[in-house]
Amino acid sequence: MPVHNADIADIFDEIADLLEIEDANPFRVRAYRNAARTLRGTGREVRTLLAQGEDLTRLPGIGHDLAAKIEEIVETGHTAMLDKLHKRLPPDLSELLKIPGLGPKRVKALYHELDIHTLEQLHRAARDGRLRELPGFGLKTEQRILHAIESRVGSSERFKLALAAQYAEPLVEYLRAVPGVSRVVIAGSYRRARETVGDIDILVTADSGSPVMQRFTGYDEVREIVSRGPTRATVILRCGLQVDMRLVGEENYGAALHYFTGSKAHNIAIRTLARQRGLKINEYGVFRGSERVAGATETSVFKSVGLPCIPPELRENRGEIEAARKGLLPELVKLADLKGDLHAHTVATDGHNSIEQMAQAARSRGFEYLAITEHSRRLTVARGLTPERLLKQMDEIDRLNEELEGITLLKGIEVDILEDGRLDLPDDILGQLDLVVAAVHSRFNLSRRRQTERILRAMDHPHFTLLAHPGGRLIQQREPYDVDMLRIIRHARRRGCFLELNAHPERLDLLDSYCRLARDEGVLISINSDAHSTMDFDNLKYGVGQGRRGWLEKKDVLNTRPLGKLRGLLKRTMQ
Ligand code: DGT
Ligand code: CA
Ligand code: CA
Repeated sequence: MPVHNADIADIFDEIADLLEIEDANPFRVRAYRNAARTLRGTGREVRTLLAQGEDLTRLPGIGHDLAAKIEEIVETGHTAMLDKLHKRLPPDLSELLKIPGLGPKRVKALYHELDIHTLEQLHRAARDGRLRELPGFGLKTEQRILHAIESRVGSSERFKLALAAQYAEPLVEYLRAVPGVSRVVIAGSYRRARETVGDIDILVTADSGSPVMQRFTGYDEVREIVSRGPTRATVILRCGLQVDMRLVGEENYGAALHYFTGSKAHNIAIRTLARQRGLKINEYGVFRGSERVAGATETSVFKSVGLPCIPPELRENRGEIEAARKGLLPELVKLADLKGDLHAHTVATDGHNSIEQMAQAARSRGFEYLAITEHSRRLTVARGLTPERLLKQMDEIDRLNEELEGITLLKGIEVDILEDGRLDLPDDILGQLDLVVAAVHSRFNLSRRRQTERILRAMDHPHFTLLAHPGGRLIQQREPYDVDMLRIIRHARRRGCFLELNAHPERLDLLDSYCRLARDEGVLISINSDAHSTMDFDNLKYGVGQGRRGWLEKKDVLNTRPLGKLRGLLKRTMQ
């Protein structure tokens, strides 16, 4: 059975949790957590990297010890380290960790203070009201735990888009190679580039004798066949991801693709339009009475209701049909429009490659420029730069810019926005940089008013260029902090500064709706990788997908500008 990055990441997270419960050295715990994050954020499967003879220690946060564990897991499916932990600790602790609201800290308290190590014990203690007295629990937490145990909802978990891609893309390749198959395409929320997907919807066209249905249900990653018929099947992969596959006729292909791409709200609105024209639309085609008038292509379906083809990312019934009718559909930004990247890290802080390696990787993607933006001193976990270290890096960048051909390095920083809105480095240093990317990395729980003021104050700083990951959320892990984004966007316009759409698969931050707001308010967005290694530039495609969902055009995106134009824009228009 092939082992995926996510499987290894789960094992590392469990090790980190159990080590934390054991009171192990926090650095050790963090090493496993960082490695899990790296694995989840890496576009390529480590088992493929290993098969190609690549050195895993090139990945951020992976030293020799962790690389050896990864190899062990890829080969055997498990690691002696976790097996040992399972022997040392009660076996059910890992089950407790799966209850929403119970992290390692709380499980540790349950275990050490109340000697609770099974779900059953936890349930009884919660019912008896014994949890609320534990430090860090309280009545609310107790009730939440009780509720979680009693409902034990079979977690209808959604998959982050980039993670779903790790499973969906090899499956598509596999199906394409089946005899008689002509088209294989992923529809549904995946095609609309939603940040998470509930399941994967695959459409296939094939010759009548093709064994594609059997091959689909026989795929070696399939854990369970939920249903299976002559033209459709649903399976669950080992990772828990559900896949719906439908075999459609070539003449129905466009109608099926439109139907299964959705969204449901968009489909309903299109069907209403059709009805007004005396037409009926379903997944087989467009009909007038019993006569089929369209359906082989998506374009023919839209044309039948008098519309141009609407890009999938817009199909949420958020005004796209109206815009299409008026001929006002946006010409959405494409990956190839990006001319550079304005947010990247190197070995100097928590990145994993040298400046030169990052520059070469950016150049090989056809980029004209790359900004090096390390963390600032306040972020000690990432070895943030002091003024002295930053000055040294600036010299190195000057030297590299003399040497390197075909790419220009920009001098930047990802400076912390302190709690009161000041920036974490002195003005005279910030003033020497080409751009200042600023970010909130602490005190996420300030009130809405204070968090908003904090960011507005930071933007007032004369050297502030770009607000990194403006919402601060981590998908499915950390809620965005509470801010008034409209005020921030309007302030950015007044101050002549910009917002980032961070393309890291766990961030995708700015949200699509705010991208659209920024666009409407005339604030440019920079789609940045936040790369911590040369491979992370791969993630830009997810940023572009999100930007497209936010109706962004090439003109709305800062880093589609060639270097000369960009430099002009980075000079603040209002000082
Ligand atoms: P997901 O999987 O939750 O991330 O979201 P989708 O949009 O992929 O939804 P899914 O997989 O349930 O269905 C795929 C598409 O099929 C959906 O976007 C639109 C279409 N569809 C499904 N059920 C209905 C329905 O009851 N009415 C209409 N008009 N379309 C539907
Ligand atoms: Ca779906
Ligand atoms: Ca589905």
